[in-house]
Amino acid sequence: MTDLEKKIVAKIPGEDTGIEVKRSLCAICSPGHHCGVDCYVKDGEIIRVEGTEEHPYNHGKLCTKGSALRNYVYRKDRLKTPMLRVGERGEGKFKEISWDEAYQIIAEKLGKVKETYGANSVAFLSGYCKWYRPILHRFCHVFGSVNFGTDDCTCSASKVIADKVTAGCGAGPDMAHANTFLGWNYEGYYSSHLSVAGVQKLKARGGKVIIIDIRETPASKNYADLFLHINPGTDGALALGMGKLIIDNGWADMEYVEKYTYGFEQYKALCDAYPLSKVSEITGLKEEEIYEAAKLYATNGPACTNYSASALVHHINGFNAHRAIVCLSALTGNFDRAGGNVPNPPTYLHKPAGFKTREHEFRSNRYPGTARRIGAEKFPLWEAQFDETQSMELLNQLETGRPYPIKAIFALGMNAKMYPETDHLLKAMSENLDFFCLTDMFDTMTAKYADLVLPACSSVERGELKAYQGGYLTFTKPVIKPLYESRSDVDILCDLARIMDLDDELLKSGYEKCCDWMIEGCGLTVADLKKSDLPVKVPIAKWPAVPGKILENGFKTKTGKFEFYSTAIADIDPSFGLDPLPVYYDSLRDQNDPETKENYPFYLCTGARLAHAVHSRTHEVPWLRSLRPDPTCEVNGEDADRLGLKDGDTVELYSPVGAIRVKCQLTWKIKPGTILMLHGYDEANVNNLIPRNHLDPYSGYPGFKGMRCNIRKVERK
Ligand SMILES: Nc1nc2c(c(=O)[nH]1)N[C@H]1C(S)=C(S)[C@@H](COP(=O)(O)OP(=O)(O)OC[C@H]3O[C@@H](n4cnc5c(=O)[nH]c(N)nc54)[C@H](O)[C@@H]3O)O[C@H]1N2
Ligand SMILES: Nc1nc2c(c(=O)[nH]1)N[C@H]1C(S)=C(S)[C@@H](COP(=O)(O)OP(=O)(O)OC[C@H]3O[C@@H](n4cnc5c(=O)[nH]c(N)nc54)[C@H](O)[C@@H]3O)O[C@H]1N2
Ligand SMILES: [Mo]
Repeated sequence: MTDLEKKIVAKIPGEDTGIEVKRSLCAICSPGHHCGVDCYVKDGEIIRVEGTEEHPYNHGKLCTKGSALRNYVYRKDRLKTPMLRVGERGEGKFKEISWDEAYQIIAEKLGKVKETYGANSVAFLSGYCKWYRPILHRFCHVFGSVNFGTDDCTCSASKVIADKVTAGCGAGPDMAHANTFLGWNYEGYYSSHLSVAGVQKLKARGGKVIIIDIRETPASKNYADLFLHINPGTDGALALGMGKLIIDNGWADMEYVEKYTYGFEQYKALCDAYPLSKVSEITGLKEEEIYEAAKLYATNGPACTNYSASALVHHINGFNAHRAIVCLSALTGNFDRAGGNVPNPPTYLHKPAGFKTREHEFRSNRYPGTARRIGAEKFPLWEAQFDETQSMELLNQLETGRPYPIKAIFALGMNAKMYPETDHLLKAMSENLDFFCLTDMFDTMTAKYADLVLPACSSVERGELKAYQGGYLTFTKPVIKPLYESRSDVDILCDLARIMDLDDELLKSGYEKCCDWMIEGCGLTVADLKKSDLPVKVPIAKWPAVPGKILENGFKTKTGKFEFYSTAIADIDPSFGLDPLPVYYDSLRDQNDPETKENYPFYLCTGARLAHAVHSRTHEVPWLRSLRPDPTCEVNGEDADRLGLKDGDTVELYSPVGAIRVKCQLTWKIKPGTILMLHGYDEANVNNLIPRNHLDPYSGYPGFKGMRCNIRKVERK
C-alpha cells in the first residue's frame, strides 16, 4: 500500500473506498505561495482537499482560500466550451462553437489586424495568473507585437524597479538571523500566511518587531513591540525623517556608507528637510514613537525590512516612498548582510529557489523590434526598466488611437475590474477593438465583452512547472480531467502557434518541451520531475542565499554602488520631472484643490488584503463569500457617529469619477478620515471610483490605496 493509500484507510476505515489521493497545487493566489494539496478523488471528482504534509513549502498548511479550492474549481460559472458572440458587446449572448472553429477565427482575426494596422496593434494581456506567462510572452513577440502586458503594471513591478534603480536588485528579509524586523506595511496573516512563522521564530528568540500600518492587523496586535499607526500615504516622509534621526544620532554605519554607497551628501541634505516635528505632523505619529522606531531599527541590528509588493506603491508617491525605505537599509549597513536584507535572484516566475533558469531568455530572445510599448511615452522610466506594457495607458490609447491604434486584444485571465475607470475601459474596448478574445476559467463580466471566449482549466486539471524556495522544482500532473471542454492555457497557446504557423519550432513543440528548454542545465528534465508527486531538490541549487556577494562584487548600478541618488533616474529626460533622490510629495497632490478637498474629505484605501478574498476571483466562491456576504466598506466609528451611520447601513461611496453602493462596517482599526474597501466586485466595483490619470509618475501605478472619496447614507426604499 502506498503512503497515500494508507492515508485514506486511516481516515476512512475499510479498504474499498474508491477514493484516490492525488497531489497538485492550489493556484488561487500568487505563485510565491502555491501550496501543495492532496486531492481526494472519487469517480473523477474532487471530494476533499487537504494541505500536503510532505510538501517542502506549506508542510500541510492551507489558508482560507486554499481550503475552499474544491469550491473554487467547481464554481457554478465555469466556462464550458469556446463561445462566439452573437449579441452586442457586453450583452452576454454567445453561441457554442468547437475548438477548431475557435482557433480558425483567432488566426484569421489576429492576422487581419496585423495586416491592416501592424502587429503592435494587437496587445497580448494577462491578469493575475502567472503560470502561463513565459509562453504568452514569447507568443506575443513571435507574432510580432511588442505589446505584452500583465497585472505587473499594478502589482509588484513598481517595487522591483524602485529596487533596481537604487540597489541594482531587490533583497528579501533574512528573518532567521535578524534581531529586529521592520514590518513596513506587513500584515502577514492576510496576504502571505506562511511568512508569519518567520516572525514568530524571531519573537521567540527575543527579537523585536516594528509594524508600520494604517490599520491594526493581526501582525500589529500579536507581534509588534512598536506599532506605528501612520497616516496613509505619508511613509516617504517617515522614512526620510528616520534617515535624519539615524544620521544625526550617529547610528548610521558610516563605514558601509562610504565604501558601498553613492550620493550620500545629497540624501543627507534631503533628510535634513524632515525634522521630527514636521514628520510627526505629516504622519500623525508621536515624535517619541518615531524616535523609538528609528533607534530600535538602527541600533538593535542586524535588522531586516519587509517590503510589501503593492501597498506603498499603490499611492502616487509610492515609488519614492519605497526607495526611501530601502535607503534605510544601506544607511544602517543592513543591505546584503546576514540578518538584514539579502538579494536572492528569482529562479522562475518571480520565485527565488537558489538556481537559474533560462526563463528570461525564453521570453525575450524573440523581441520583435523597436516600437514603443503601450504607456512608454508617458512613463519612460518604466519603459527603460521593465519589458512589458504600462497598461494604465491602455484606456487613453484605445480612445485616442495615439501614438498608434490598438485594434485587437488577445487576453488570458484579463479582468477589466483591475483597471481604474473600469466602465470606461470596457466602453473603449467595445467601441475601438476589431477583435477581443478572452480565455478565462469563469464567465466574468469582462468575458461578456469578448468576441470569442475560451474556457481554461484550473491548476488541478493541468500539469505545470513551478520552483520553490529551498532549491525545489516540480512539474504537477492533473488530478482530474479538465472540466467540460476546458483546456490548459499553455496548450491553447501552443495549438495556436501551430495553427497560425508561427515561426517558432519551440512553441509549436508544446509546453513540456518549452519547459525543458528553460530548465536545461539544472540537472533535471520534465520527465524526471514527473516521476515524483512532490517537488524535487535540484542538484545545482544553492540555498539559502549567501549574503555579502554584492558587497564583494559590486552593485548592479551604473556606479557599482548602492545609489541614494539614482543615476538610472538621472538618465531620464528631465522634462518628466523625475527626481533621482527619493523625494516626498503629497499622495493626493492632484486632488488638493479646495473644491475637491471639501467635497471628498475621506482618504480611500482600496484592496488592503483580507483573509477570505483574492482580487475578483474568489467573490463567487460560496464558502469564501459567506465570510463576508456583502461588498462592505470599513469606516472609523467616530466618522460614523458624525455621519449618523450604523453597522450594516447601506451607503454610497463616491469620488469625482464614480459611485458604488455598499454595506458599511464600523471599525476602530483605522484612523478617522480613512475608508477601506475591497476591490473586484461586479456589483460594487471600487475601481470605477479611481480616476484613470491618478498615477505615480515614476511607475505609472494607480493610487489604489490613496485617493479622495466621500460617503453618504442611502435610505432604503
Ligand atoms: N482597487 C484595487 N485594484 C487592484 C488592487 C488593489 O489593491 N486595489 N490590486 C492590484 C494588484 S496588486 C493585482 S495583482 C491585480 C490583480 O487583478 P486581476 O488580474 O484582476 O486578478 P483576478 O481577478 O484574481 O484574476 C484575473 C482573472 O484571471 C482568471 N483566472 C484565474 N485562474 C485562471 C487560469 O488558470 N487561466 C486563465 N486563463 N484565467 C484564470 C480569473 O477568473 C479572473 O477573471 O489587481 C490590481 N487591482
Ligand atoms: N488574501 C489575499 N492575499 C493576497 C492577495 C489577495 O488578493 N488576497 N493578493 C496577492 C497580491 S497580488 C499582492 S500584490 C500581495 C500584496 O500583499 P500586501 O502588500 O501584504 O497587501 P496589502 O494588504 O494590500 O498591504 C499591506 C498592508 O499595508 C497597509 N497599508 C495600506 N496603505 C498603507 C500606507 O499608506 N502606509 C502603510 N504603512 N501601510 C499601508 C494595509 O493596511 C495592509 O495591512 O498580496 C498577495 N496575497
Ligand atoms: Mo498583486
